[in-house]
Order: sequence, then C-alpha cells, then structure tokens
Amino acid sequence: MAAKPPIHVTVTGAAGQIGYALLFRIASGALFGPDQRVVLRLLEIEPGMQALEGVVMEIDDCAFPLVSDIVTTTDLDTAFDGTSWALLVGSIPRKAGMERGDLLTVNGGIFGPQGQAIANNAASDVRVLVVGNPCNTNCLIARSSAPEVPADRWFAMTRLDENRAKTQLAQKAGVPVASVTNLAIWGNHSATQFPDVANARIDGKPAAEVIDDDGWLQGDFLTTVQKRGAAIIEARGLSSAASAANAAIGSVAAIHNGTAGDDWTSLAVVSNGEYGVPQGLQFGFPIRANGAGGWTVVEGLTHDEFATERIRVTTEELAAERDDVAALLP
Ligand code: NAX
Repeated sequence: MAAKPPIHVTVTGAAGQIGYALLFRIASGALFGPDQRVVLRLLEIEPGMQALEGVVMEIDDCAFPLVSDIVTTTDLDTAFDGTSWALLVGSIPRKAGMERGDLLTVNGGIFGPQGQAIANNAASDVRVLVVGNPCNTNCLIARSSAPEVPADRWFAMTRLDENRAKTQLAQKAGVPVASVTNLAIWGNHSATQFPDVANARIDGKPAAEVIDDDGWLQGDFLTTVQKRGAAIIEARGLSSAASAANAAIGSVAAIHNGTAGDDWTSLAVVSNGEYGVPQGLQFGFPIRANGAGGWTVVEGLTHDEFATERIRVTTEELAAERDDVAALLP
C-alpha cells in the first residue's frame, strides 16, 4: 500500500514554551497516530528565529521517522502554505500596565493577518486551533478575517480547563481521572469560564451526586479551576506549557479521531445561537465530533439557576471583548 501523504501542521510561536512542549509530541505521532507522517511548518517573529533553529536541531536529533520536513519562517504565506492544521500559539502576553482592551487590540493585529494568510494559502481541509490568549476573541478575529474558510473549522482552546476540572473532581472523589466524563467548559477561556459539574459524570453517575458537596463544587472547586493558570505561574515562575501543549494535542485529536461514545469534549466554537448565546461569538461548548471532521454542539443539557448565572457572566464578557475589537472585524 502506498504511504499516506504527510499532513502539514503549522505551529505559530514555535520557539515559545508551549511550542517546545508541543512540537516533539506532534513529531512523535501523538497528534495523528503512529503511521501518519507530518510536515512541520513553524512560524516565529524575527527575535525568536535563533531559538527556533535550536529547537529544530533538537527535533532533528530525535530522528523521528514521522517527520517528513520542517519549514521555519517569519513569512505568513510560507507558514500556512498547504497546511491542514494551524495551531495558533504565538501571541503577545499581557504586560504590566496594559488594559485588557489594549491586549485585545495588539493581538488583533496578529490574528487578523494570520486569518487572511490561512484563507489564501492553506489546504482546502484546513482547521485552526487558537491557543494564544485571549484565545476566544483572537479566534473570532482570525475567523472573521477569513470568510472563505467555513466557520466550523475554527476552534479556541478550553480543553486545558476541562482537564484541570476533571482532575480536581477525580481527586475529590478518590477515583482515577478516566472515571470523570462529560465535563464541559462553557464560555470564555478566562476567569469567568464555567466548568459544568451538574452535567458531568463520575463512572457514569452524576458527578454532583457522587461528590455531594455543593459548597465545595460552587466554591473551592470553581475558583481552583478558574485560577489554576495563576497558581502555576506562582509555583513555577512560568505559565503552563506542557499541560497547555497536552490540551492542544487532545483538542486536535478529538476532532481528528472523534469523541468517544456518549462523551464530549470542550472547545470554543462559533455560536449559532445554541443555549441563547449570541450568534458569532467564539464560545466554549460541549462538542461531539464524528471523526470525519464534523462536529455538533451537544444539545438539550439543562442548567440550574447557579449555572445559568455563571454562563450569563461569561457570555457578557465575550460580548464585551467582541465590542472591544469591533474596529478590527471586517
Ligand atoms: P511564550 O512567550 O513562551 O512564546 C510565545 C512565542 O510566540 C514566542 O516565541 C514569540 O516570539 C512568538 N510570537 C509572538 N508574536 C508572534 C507572531 N506574531 N507570530 C509568530 N510568533 C509570535 O508563550 P507560551 O507560554 O508559549 O504561550 C503562548 C500563548 O498561549 C500565550 O498567549 C498564552 O497566554 C497562551 N496560553 C493559552 C492557554 C489556553 O488554555 N488557551 C493556556 C496556556 C497559555 O497561557
């Protein structure tokens, strides 16, 4: 049988911390399986290029059999040429004194042109995962700049929040993390995100019944998940990188391979008005994927008063972010 052609995967900000944790796993087959070759297309800005060359030397030194080629570039057209998966990781972090609105605008200047370059150069089956923060709104900007690429190809990453929440629940219940399923993150990848325990399950039973401690679920659990990123910076002196890369792998694999059985995964996708979320927001929902690139928002879940209020707050934040970048949207 003829070998399958390699899949081109673009990683932006490839010389950064998440890039360093991500590239070796893509190269080893963690993304598309042990018989799928890849071409790595790595985008950096000029100051990152020297470090990127060092990363490429290390990938070379791993002698990964699945790596067909590695392209390093500062040029958007080259980076996205023929790509089937674009992982948009590079962005400008918030600096002291910067307002959230400034952060949104600065990053809009990155994600608009990247969206256009994806539309102009990528493969016809291209899909995009935005990791760089503020990832929901960066994804909205990129998607809006590329109307030629169907809106259902654009994802922003809430999977790290899902994984964090699952581990907190598993540790509290004293079960292996694999026992926790159907855990969705609603809304924004920010401190307003809502990890939905009421619809989550532990060994198939409602998670809130197994844990039976509403005070913890609505208090420490919620704040631990919402503030986990800050806690890691405090402990490590650096923001989450390996766990973020792992979540990016999980997000892409969920779309590529499909979600299992009755379970779902968390991804921020374009809202078509599901659950009353304004159309067009890039909103974290529970998603089921069929393994052929198709996916749907899980419908029919119910929310109590507490959950409804949390989802209202995160929706309002995303709507305000969209207003902040209105000038950048076509
Ligand atoms: P680093 O600062 O280590 O790396 C970012 C890299 O991006 C740098 O090498 C920089 O040169 C490059 N870069 C900057 N502008 C670029 C551009 N216009 N084109 C190409 N490359 C560019 O950050 P890192 O820790 O890797 O984090 C990357 C992004 O992920 C940040 O925005 C961060 O906030 C975000 N995160 C998102 C998470 C999520 O769950 N969605 C969690 C982890 C992380 O906080």
